[in-house]
Amino acid sequence: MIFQTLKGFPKDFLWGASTSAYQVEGAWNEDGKSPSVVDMLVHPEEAADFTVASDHYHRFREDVALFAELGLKAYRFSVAWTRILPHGTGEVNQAGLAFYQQLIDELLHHGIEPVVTLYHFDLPYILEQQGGWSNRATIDAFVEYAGVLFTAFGSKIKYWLTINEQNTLILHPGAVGMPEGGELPSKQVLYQQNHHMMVAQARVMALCHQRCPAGKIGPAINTTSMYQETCHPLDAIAAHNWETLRCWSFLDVAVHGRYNALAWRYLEDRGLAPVMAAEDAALLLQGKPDYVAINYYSTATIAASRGDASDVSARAGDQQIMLGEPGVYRAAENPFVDKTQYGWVIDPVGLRLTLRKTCERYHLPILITENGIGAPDTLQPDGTVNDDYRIEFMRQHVEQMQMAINDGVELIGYCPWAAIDVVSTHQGYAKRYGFIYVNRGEKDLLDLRRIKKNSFGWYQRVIASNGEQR
Ligand code: BGP
Repeated sequence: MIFQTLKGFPKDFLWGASTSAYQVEGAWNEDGKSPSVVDMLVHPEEAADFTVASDHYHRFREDVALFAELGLKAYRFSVAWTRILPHGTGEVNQAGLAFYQQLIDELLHHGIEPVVTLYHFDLPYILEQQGGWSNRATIDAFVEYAGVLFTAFGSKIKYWLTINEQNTLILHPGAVGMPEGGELPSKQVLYQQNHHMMVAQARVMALCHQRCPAGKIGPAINTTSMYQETCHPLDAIAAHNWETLRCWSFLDVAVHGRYNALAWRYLEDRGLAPVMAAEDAALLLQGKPDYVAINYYSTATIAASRGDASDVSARAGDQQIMLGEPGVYRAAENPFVDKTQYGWVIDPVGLRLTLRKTCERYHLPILITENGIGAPDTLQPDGTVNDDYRIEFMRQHVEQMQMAINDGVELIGYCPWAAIDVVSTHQGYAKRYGFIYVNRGEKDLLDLRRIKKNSFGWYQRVIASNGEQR
């Protein structure tokens, strides 16, 4: 659609950036922290050491000072459950609370709005040993943990996020590490876990509204749009199948408090429907998000299923690479888009489309909590890091965000991945995303020095001009 006018970014737009606890903090066993699943699962050989990560735990003041220099209006980070409740439930670790208290105060001191994710992939290992999300008791544990954070930080935090990328946890369970022996849970087990997370999320959203009347809370799902390979009607059905199962089915429960009809039929038909306790339908309806957060990296292209094993792509899949599923969809190529070095489709216009669809479906404000390009950035002998490809990637996405705002979408902020280099979920430290380079290798920690990349100066200008200079 072509418009005669182009609206600017709202004046209180949250120009931000993101990280997660296990990918940035390090200090994996310090000050009373217990291991999380990430610390105990098996990782591919190339996955860098999560025990030190970017050493943010010890350098957070220096990092926040850099975020302030960047001009961030918001910083999205996650709290490590294992720092707060080392046993998963019960005794509260005051040193863990103190760390986040200091981080939050440091951010507020610099005028940066903290956006807090309660849980970003790092379930306490002690709960995993008791069945993890397969065990209904984990619902109560999550509510207890969230309650501790709401009480401790409720007066200071305006934006909360429940669970990061529940769809990645269910659809790519190996992304955060493999169990010893390499066997992942069955789909049936995973969808039962999914249901428990849905109930836990709904209860936590309701609790947040009770305890933190000024706070806002929402889910953060990895969302995208699926294109159909051709105008064949069956390609259209396949694209709709997968977009529903991969994205909307997760957000629909979070926002509407009930399962998506197509997704439920899929589960029922394949014997994957979760067991629901008598009270669950009512509990799901209790949770009402104030906004929807989306992590957007790329789009995918989909063709009709052939109905057999040939639907499943031989290429290794991760959270952005579609694999195919017999009877549901087949992954296809899009000749109109580029890809990153890691095979992720680059599609800024797809962001505009996904924002429109999310707005139309839920009628809620939207916060982008992740978007970015992973690349093996290199430190030059003259001490610079030239990541002009990142500038180009973000410039195009910011442009499409403005167009989405112009389309009528209520977009409240942009928190790209990542504020600073962090360890990738499963592809090591060489796959970097930050505006700030951290001087370490996969295993060699070097001096962990912070260096501003070219994109730092670019984003600084974007923020200072409220998106006009890009
Ligand atoms: C998202 C996760 C993040 C982050 C990002 C980039 O799915 O929420 O934690 O890691 O993807 O992914 P990767 O690190 O696999 O490149």
